[in-house]
Amino acid sequence: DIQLTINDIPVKVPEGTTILDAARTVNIDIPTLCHLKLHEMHYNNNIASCRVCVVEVEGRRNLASSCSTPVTQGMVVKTDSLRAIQARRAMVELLLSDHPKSCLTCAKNINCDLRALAAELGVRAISYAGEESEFEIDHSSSSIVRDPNKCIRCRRCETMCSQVQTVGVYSAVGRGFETVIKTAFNLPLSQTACTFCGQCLAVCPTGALTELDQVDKVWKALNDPDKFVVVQTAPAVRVALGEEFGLEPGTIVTGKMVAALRRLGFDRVFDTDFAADLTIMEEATELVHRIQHGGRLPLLTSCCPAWVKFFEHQFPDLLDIPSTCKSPHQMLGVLTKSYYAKTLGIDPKSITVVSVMPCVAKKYEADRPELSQGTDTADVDIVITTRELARMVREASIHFDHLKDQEFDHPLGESTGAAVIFGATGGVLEAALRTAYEVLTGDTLEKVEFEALRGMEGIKEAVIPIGGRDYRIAVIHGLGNARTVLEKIQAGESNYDVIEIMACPGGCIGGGGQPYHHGNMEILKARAGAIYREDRGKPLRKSHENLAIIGLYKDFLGEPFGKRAHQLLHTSYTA
Ligand code: HC0
Ligand code: SF4
Repeated sequence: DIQLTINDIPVKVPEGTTILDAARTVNIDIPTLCHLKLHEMHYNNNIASCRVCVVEVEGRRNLASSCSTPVTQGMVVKTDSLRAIQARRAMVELLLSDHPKSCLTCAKNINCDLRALAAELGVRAISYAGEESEFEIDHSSSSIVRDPNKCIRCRRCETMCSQVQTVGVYSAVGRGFETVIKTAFNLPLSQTACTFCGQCLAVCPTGALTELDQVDKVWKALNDPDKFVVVQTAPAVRVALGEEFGLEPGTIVTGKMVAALRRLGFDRVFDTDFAADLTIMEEATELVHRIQHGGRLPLLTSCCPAWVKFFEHQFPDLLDIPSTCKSPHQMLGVLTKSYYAKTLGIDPKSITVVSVMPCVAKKYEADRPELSQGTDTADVDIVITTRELARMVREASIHFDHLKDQEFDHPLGESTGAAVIFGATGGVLEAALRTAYEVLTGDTLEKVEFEALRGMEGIKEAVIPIGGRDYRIAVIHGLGNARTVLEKIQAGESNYDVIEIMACPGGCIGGGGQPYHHGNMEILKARAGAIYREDRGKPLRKSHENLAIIGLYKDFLGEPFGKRAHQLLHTSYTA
């Protein structure tokens, strides 16, 4: 162990610890900006470029970056000397000198780490007159807006995209203050291999990366008397939305969310969870079909659009293994415009479907032309994120925490606990197993919780015996982990039957459209805990018990994985 003192406090830490981490063990905070370590995601942005975390080390002439300097025996550190404080302020002033001064209207606004730091350090004026850059803003995709003028070259996005997701869209070009973060050949995002997972946006400290804002489009639809506007909410939204209104992470706000959506003026409030239950019916039948007809295994889940785009780009030779199921929110969209439109006797073209998702890739997904085959309109018209919904609630001056709980509308608002857990990594397969077990054995599954599939491990594996056959399954989150397993499949070294893959670490609860976690992984764990609590509180916890699903097959779809289901609920992939 290494012994040192920090601000006269004796500290003992293992060798290799940085001054920053050593200080944290005795509750001494040193401000940081570029530095970000997300242990569970194997993410470590440690490039020491911003020099905001500098401290004084006795015997050294220059200040040391605490995030990158390891402690040494007998070191004497001062984190709060005037010199260190002034140096930090100067660094932030320099960053602000060429930064656009549009904070009042910036999408990141109160969530900007740079703005927060300037406030924390008491920056009251910018002494350096820097020239502001004039890069073009990249509006090319339907998911992400990239404004390089607001980039502070911390490279958090680059680390996320290359280290965790292994997509490698960004790289730093040039040195020192000349550095710019670019895509290869400076191509617009829509022309790169970007999956729109939005994880870069989740770690961007400023407004350089934000979601494409669709709030005004929703307001417009809500104010159009000729439109029947239907909203649906993803499983992960209900366990995170409350954070936007100051509630503790892990607070379940399903009932308040429904009430808020009604107040906003939506004509029907449906639940993506209904379609998650439906996905289980379709996907489980597809798996059994493949096994019985010698189809190719493993079956890969296909509900995560960033993951779908990843395999289309990176593994075009494996396009026949993902499930052909559309993702649940697309299924709900198409059913609203067919089944439900028919019940109401209204023209599908007069319906606008809005999805509220924890995800920015869902915006891109809704635009995919393959996903409007079933009817002649798009399945889903507008996608907004959890953060955008929170904005609408604020814009309408709704007191969110005073709302009385309300219920989703029937029938596309009915769901079971199996659907709720879709929002956390492992949930889709756990839900599938609850149904597969009962369908294949005819017995009642007493213990519905499959602990082996839960938790934050990047790749989880299990062998589950059902009706005399062993099912080899894997649960993966994070695209880098997906790449590892797909390469094994390509090499013929894997013998899985079914694999769940979600692009975002933690699954949808950690999506790029969720309230910002600012690097606090405890928030993701609290959301996952809430997902499993919501499941436990549901009277029905198996998808095939959902009465509205049973009714849907009986009255409209026919057989699971049958002709009409194929036409409306399944899709195909392109390289
Ligand atoms: Fe998910 Fe979904 S569970 S992708 O993780 O399958 O976004 O929450 O809505 O569609 O249901 C996200 C979350 C969904 C879909 C569902 C799936
Ligand atoms: Fe990389 Fe995902 Fe960001 Fe695209 S959205 S640049 S894939 S981290």
